[in-house]
Amino acid sequence: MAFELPTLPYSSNALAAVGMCQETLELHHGKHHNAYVTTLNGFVEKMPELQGKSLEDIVKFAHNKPELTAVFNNAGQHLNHSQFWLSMSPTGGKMPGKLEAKIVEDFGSVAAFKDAFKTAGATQFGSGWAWLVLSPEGKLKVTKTPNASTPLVTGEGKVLLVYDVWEHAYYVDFRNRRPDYITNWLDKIANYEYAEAQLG
Ligand code: MN3
Repeated sequence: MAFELPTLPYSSNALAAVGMCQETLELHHGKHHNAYVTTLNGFVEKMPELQGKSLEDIVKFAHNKPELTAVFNNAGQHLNHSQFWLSMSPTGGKMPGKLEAKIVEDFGSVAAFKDAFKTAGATQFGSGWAWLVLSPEGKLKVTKTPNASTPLVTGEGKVLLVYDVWEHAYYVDFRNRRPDYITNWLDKIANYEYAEAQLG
């Protein structure tokens, strides 16, 4: 069965008031993400070894196989963007109690967590992603990955929240000011309720 572009969990203009305009979301979801899905489906159609596998299994299967780099990139980008849309909300930025308590336990304070999460994205050279994960040891951790990579293959933990630092994620709204995009994202867009729900 072919992979499908997931519907956004909000309208394409829902984040405009919090710093991510309709043009950004329409290009990012409707063009960039859609192209990854279409390209991935093309590979699956041609390659029997990919058929019948889940998206996660394709990402893991293609990881570190030089001949499957394009498969990894498109499958990883489909997975990462699917998690990114869920990591945002028109009423984002609100920190629910259970997550806040865990953040204070593992980072010392919400401010220290935001500093660390911002630094992860700001220091990712070139394109990539910044992640909040629950490590295999049960600790919250922030990390970053280049291009299409994901904690699913680095083994750093379960994804709770992610933001995109590819230029297409912020150039319409913030031009070259990636740190401003990140600060705004953490304070106004990040769906901490979703992150808390992923804690289990
Ligand atoms: Mn993107």
